[in-house]
Amino acid sequence: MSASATTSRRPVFYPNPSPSAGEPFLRGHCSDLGDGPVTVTPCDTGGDPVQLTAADVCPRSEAEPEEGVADAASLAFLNEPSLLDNIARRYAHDRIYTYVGPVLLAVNPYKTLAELYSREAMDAYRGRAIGVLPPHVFALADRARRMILSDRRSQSIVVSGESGAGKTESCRAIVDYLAHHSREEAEDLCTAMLSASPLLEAFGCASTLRNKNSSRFGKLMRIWTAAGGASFSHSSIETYLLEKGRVSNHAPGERTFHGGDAAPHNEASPAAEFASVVSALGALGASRGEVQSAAQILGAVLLLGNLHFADDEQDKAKAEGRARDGLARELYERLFGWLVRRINTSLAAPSAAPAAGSTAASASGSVPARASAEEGGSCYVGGSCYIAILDIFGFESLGVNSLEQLLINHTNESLQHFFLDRTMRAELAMYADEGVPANDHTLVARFFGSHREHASIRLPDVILASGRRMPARKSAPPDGTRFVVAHYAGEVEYEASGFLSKNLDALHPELPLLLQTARGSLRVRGLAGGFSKQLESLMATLGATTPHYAAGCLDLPLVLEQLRCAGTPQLLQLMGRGYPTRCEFEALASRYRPLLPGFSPTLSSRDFVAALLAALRLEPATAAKPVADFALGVRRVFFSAGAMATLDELMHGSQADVAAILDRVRAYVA
Ligand code: AD9
Ligand code: MG
Repeated sequence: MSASATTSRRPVFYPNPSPSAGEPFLRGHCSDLGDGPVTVTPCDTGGDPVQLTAADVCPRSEAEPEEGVADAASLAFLNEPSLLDNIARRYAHDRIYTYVGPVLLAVNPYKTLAELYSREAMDAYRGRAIGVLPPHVFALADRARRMILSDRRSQSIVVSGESGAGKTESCRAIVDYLAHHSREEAEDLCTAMLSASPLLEAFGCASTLRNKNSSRFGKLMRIWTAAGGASFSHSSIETYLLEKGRVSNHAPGERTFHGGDAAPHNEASPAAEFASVVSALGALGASRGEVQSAAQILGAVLLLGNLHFADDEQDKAKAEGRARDGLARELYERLFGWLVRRINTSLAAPSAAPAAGSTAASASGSVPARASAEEGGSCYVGGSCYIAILDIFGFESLGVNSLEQLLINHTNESLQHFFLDRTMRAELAMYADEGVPANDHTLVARFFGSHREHASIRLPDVILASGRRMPARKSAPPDGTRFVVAHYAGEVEYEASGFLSKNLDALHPELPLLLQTARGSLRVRGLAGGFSKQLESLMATLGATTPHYAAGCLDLPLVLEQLRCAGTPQLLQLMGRGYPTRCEFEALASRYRPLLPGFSPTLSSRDFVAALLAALRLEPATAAKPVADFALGVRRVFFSAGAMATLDELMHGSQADVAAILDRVRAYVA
């Protein structure tokens, strides 16, 4: 690539030497961006120039609009600081959503944005293609809705991000949206779907240090179309890995599940919260007897927590705290399991749900047969397919990380892998769609060649008691119980002691008998083993769908960390191997036409852009050289990493530069 309009003051971002004090990156200018050391003059602080290495600084555009751009893929530079800067610009205007190519990023506003989720907004997004209206989780939901109805193929919406990022809220908005638009044909389904979320949250969420309403389980909700596929008919919910250990133990400053917690988790009184849970159960068709049983079991769990057995002289009445906690955990898990089955009964046949107060058809409920029969299967025209919405427990790195964190993070890791894999394929498909002459072996090799299967899951070091790190492969001391896993979102150190007992979660030998007489059969299986199976089946389910992604982020000082936990840097890297920056011809033409006043206004936007890029001596992709500076698509132009910056420099070039380029554009067109 050669740029004629170079400037001596190149705008850059560089790492803030004290990032905890504010933004992780600062703005500056440097003279050149070669391989050697660079001198950066700060613009914001007005301080002395700083010496940095080229790897530390990232090019920055000064042409981006003040309010940011809706799709970060149209930024001149798609690097971490530019992405962050764009998010901050948008956030300042209460625009919490931004696209990064195929992904929707959401910044947690931590305040109610009622208009954003109003009925009017829900109606506005119906039937509108992505990009027509501002980025929104409704746009993603509607694309899935339109695609399932038109293509008759299963869709999935995968929401990822760190704990507290806003995944559950995003999923709720998606379910609200889909329920709203199925109200006409399926009023009962709509009611059942809206009742399910608060119930599951009451029993499966707890207040943690990161989030007052933290999901301590994963959930996959599927909304099924009727055979023939013209409308939604029923839905189903699967849950994963309820963190039942929380019934008896939790970190200081955290709480047990709302459902087993005597203290309220929001402003409502405990009585009001209880009443709303009871009414939601009623709306799902639970009988009075069922609600009473559930309340009794909850009472038992609470009482167990208070039980203390005296240690008498003959040692007869001594109760082991293990036995007691194990019973409480098991009871709670079974209660949760019952709730999920109960919800599924209503979701499976919403119109058949008995009215509140009457006897339920099935006290234990059952997972809809259709859901399990078609699990993991793909869809075919005329068959029934679904939109799956995945709300998983977010990536966690706590002070002490145990088996639960390993399983939670492993799930997120698997999702990230799935996501990158699908994104690569989607990118290639989009190039093909736009007629970019790049969908050949060279580009495929660029994408897949440097993408290693599960490379991020490894045990790099064992940390010795002395604090010294040792490679995991070399002999670790037999008493070493800590290990580090380099996850995509960062390294996490795990404490392995207690893994085994947690995995077995052994019950007192007599408890199974006791529970068996009370409630059906009992299966004790390894936590990790059972979980691996669940994860496998989840991946198979997602694999059978067309995925749509949303990633949550948090308040500004944490946004970068959140972006990393949502796996955004990998997305940028991946997109960077192809043509990460893309811009519609119209947008580029309207931005640069004013720079060349009076120049051939009849030229189409596409031709204008082609002429401009040629005049800037950017190299177009051809069949012979599929990876070049840019490629012209049908609607938009695709730039390789950094190539759009040459255009950007045009904005800051001297009069003489612009005049020279204008001459070249004329010559090119002639
Ligand atoms: V965890 O992995 O389950 O611990 P989540 O699910 O990512 O986590 P959650 O959706 O529970 O986070 O969001 C945390 C809190 O942020 C919510 O309780 C809300 O108070 C707040 N939040 C999140 N998203 C929004 C939003 N779009 N509008 C307003 C929001 N508030
Ligand atoms: Mg959640």
